[in-house]
Amino acid sequence: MTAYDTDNIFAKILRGEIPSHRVYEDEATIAFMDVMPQADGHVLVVPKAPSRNLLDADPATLAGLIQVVQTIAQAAQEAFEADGISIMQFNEAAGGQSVFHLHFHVIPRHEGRPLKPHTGTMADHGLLAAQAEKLREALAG
Ligand code: DGP
Repeated sequence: MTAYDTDNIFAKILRGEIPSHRVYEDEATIAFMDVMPQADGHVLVVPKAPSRNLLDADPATLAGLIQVVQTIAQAAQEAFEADGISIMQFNEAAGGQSVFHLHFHVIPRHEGRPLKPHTGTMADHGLLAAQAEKLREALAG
């Protein structure tokens, strides 16, 4: 497998070199809004530990990460009054991956509302900021 590239976009977000609309952080994980959302409230859950994707990740990292995915999914369901939540995760270019640092997509879904294309158009930053705030409020309980 190709080596992990420390200059990928999510590594830069983790180092604070480029901005993101963060909704959650703990010692091992961050979550922030996807800038090309497939639906309102589309969040990315990202481990701080470096790996390209699921295939080379430390199982201990995965065990903690999936618990954060559940927490974010529950908050997203509440914040966006979602009928369902899609969890997506892609591995390597052939598997649909475009940023090569492990991440899970958490996407609120509503009956009869199809997803927008993957890596489609950039969202308005004011809208993303407002959605991040809704999620932080739901996470605060
Ligand atoms: P994928 O690697 O295919 O699972 O998708 C990567 C996702 O990352 C895609 O939905 C768009 C999003 N994305 C790409 N660049 C940035 C960025 O600079 N900031 C944020 N927040 N999201 C990004």
